[in-house]
Amino acid sequence: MTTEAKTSFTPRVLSGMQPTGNLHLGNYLGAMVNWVKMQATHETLYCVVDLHAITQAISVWGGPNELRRAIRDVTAAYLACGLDPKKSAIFNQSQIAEHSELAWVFNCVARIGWLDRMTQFKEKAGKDKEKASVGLYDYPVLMAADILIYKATSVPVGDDQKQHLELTRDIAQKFNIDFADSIREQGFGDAYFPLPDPMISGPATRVMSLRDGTKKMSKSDPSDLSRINLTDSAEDIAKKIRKAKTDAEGLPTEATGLKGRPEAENLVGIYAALDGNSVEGVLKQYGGGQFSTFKNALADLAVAKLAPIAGEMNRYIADPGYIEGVLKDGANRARAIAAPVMADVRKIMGFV
Ligand code: AQP
Repeated sequence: MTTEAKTSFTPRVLSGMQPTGNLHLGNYLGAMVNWVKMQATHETLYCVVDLHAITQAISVWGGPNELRRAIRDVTAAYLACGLDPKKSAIFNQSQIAEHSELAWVFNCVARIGWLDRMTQFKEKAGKDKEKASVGLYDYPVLMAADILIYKATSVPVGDDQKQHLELTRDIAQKFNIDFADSIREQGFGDAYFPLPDPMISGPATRVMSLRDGTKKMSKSDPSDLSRINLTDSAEDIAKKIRKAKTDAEGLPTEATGLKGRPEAENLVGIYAALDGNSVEGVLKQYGGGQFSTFKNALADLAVAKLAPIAGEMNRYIADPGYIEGVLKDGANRARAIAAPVMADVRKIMGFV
């Protein structure tokens, strides 16, 4: 039996994106599409995770002026993609000091062995891990605090975040067990934190690079042709899809025919996700045909779905006062949840 079994928690959604570089199709299909949908059914909080942005070298995140610009741009992207500040609390993480305070408590709950297993740290630190920041190593603990400071029960993310979500559940579980007596004595029931569910769904939970179907589409790939940015023009979107790597064969009629063909599988998955269709549905329509015909259809679909987002983003970027108002209002709403949770944690821990 888990510690969660006897305590019920208010359903609540939290997720975030880093303000580093431009958001891309992977961020959009892997996470954003679900974020927008969940506004209709859940209490939703979406943050711009600026404290995570500074975990890499300054040359990567670009320094203070670039960070200020990127926080506003990502907020503009959130709004342009359909996040509604009346429905969701939209805010930047550094406004709520409780994220960092809870992260410190969780640093003392999480075990080094758990963090040593995190594959994203290994990928991002590369061979020279002695030169990586302590913050990059500790990133998943801050992410656990981002989620649990709101006692969030669901976290819509792309597939690459699955391991970090498992760590978040381990931290919540260990906190609930280590402090079980105090949690009960303080009148919080059998468990203080929920074990949040990762929501990884849809046909494009891991969008791959357009230049290499075995690599994740990512902001930090040096080749701009590897990704479709949400700021790309219609011409650039169409060009990148036409130039996307494919193999010599045509499109199969069954999904099993995509096995071992990562580039083809990626493009069909992207089409399905953009069209709200399944992979099987797309192959029913285009299977057996030439790849060039399918690429043209994908380019048209991607332009129709994505090009308006860039236009909307520019409209929001031109109004920094509005963006700042959204972030301020979102932070007030977020703080109203986070501050009492942190006060409870201080009591549970014995801080006087
Ligand atoms: N390629 C992807 N496919 C599906 N989902 C993805 N996500 C990211 N890349 C893909 C999801 O987008 C959300 C926000 O991600 P993030 O901004 O926190 O940063 P990230 O995962 O580090 O994004 P990048 O582009 O991969 O950045 P770099 O290049 O710095 O490593 C998350 O829900 C993530 O799962």
